[in-house]
Amino acid sequence: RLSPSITASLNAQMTKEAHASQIYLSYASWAQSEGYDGIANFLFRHAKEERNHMMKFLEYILERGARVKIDAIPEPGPDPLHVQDCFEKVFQQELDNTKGIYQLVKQSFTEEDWATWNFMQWFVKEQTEEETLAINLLDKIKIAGGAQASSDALYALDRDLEKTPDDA
Ligand code: OFO
Repeated sequence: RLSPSITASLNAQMTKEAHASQIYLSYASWAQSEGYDGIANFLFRHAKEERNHMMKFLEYILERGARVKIDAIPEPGPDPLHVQDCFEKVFQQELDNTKGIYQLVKQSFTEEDWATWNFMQWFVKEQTEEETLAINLLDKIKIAGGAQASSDALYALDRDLEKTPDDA
């Protein structure tokens, strides 16, 4: 059985993943409106991934016989100012989510809830991959000139993100 405190934290993290999905949706819509179709495509796909993460938490809570609590999702916040700002925000968002994941790992360890600890390991790996991806994209943008990146460089990045990376 999940303890009430672990249940509360899993529900909170489930809402965080839903929030992440909304953030990606809002940035994707921004990118599309700005004409960056490839970046938008990448962000729309990522929004789906975050929604899948939300569902993983939901299913795990139910599987363990605890109650799911569907909460309000905070607003995604303002649109990015430019492409570099967009990926800086993406990176911050991932760092913030990683904190929530680590908190749950720590809590499950302290409570000796090994099933939850084991469940969380998938997310630890996923967050590492997502942070690395965000850093790599930011590096590419910085090399291309950052906030002053040329339209050619942004066009190339946009084309790159049309198909990569594959869904996870
Ligand atoms: Fe849910 O993986 Fe990113 O935040």
